[in-house]
Amino acid sequence: MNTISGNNYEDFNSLSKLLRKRIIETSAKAKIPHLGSCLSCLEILIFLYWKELKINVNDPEDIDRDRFLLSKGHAAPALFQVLAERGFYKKDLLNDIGESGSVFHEHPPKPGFIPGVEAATGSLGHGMPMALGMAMAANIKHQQYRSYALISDGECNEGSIWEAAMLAGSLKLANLTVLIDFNKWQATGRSEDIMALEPLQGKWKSFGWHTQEIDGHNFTEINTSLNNARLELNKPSLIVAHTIKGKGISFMEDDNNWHYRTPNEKELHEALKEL
Ligand SMILES: Cc1ncc(C[n+]2csc(CCOP(=O)(O)OP(=O)(O)O)c2C)c(N)n1
Repeated sequence: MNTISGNNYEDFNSLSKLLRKRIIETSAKAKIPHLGSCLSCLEILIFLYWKELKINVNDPEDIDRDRFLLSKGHAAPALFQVLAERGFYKKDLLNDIGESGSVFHEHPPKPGFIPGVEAATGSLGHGMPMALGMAMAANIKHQQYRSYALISDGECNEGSIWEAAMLAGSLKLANLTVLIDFNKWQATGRSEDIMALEPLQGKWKSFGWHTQEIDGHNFTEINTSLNNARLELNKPSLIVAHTIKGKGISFMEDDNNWHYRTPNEKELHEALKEL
């Protein structure tokens, strides 16, 4: 699976199923929440790690690597599975996830302990400003790497996101790409009811960003939008990725109970049958 060549979307689709299965099994076993949040951003993580990011699994701290910040750090269980399958560490290290003594917690992902993790994220509103700092550092040090952040719609309620957005636009940081996992839910309700975000693209555009809107589960659209972002030489790029919380399992899709719930034995069986 590590050797998907070209844009073979059939392989990507079977990889999504495999990783969905592992994420759900782990959530059931270790009682790890945020399942819906993990399933909504899985295609984005897969495309980033298999196609977009310039990374070296044998040298995760290569100074020229692209930086990726999972700003919605509560989806760390999805990132852990992606990093393992991509070859950053052995999959069996994830067997004790969530147990006392394991470096793999529900979140935050621990930098320094988990190869491939740039920062401890999970306090919403902080990962994207860190990605901004890394993009600025690349410019100051004349390095060629790009910086990426994946944020959530609820996270756009945090003031620090907008400070960072304003600064990136003002600095014309073309080496920064931010993707929003726009699944329309946050912890306790619909994002639009809790604090209205629309017009979401318009807000970022007015801060000087190049903006695009895609289906965040469609690999072709993810690919095109990331290519477009790389071709934009004068502005930071925002990709609003429309997604479904709990994507891939019929009884979890768009049901926000799966923000905190974990599957019982029967639900685990049903979910795995669907995959
Ligand atoms: C600063 C901060 N406040 C509160 C939380 C608790 N919390 C965890 S997930 C979440 C919201 C989840 O909604 P969203 O950010 O839209 O992500 P989704 O799970 O829908 O992908 C909250 C409030 C947090 N992690 N950080």
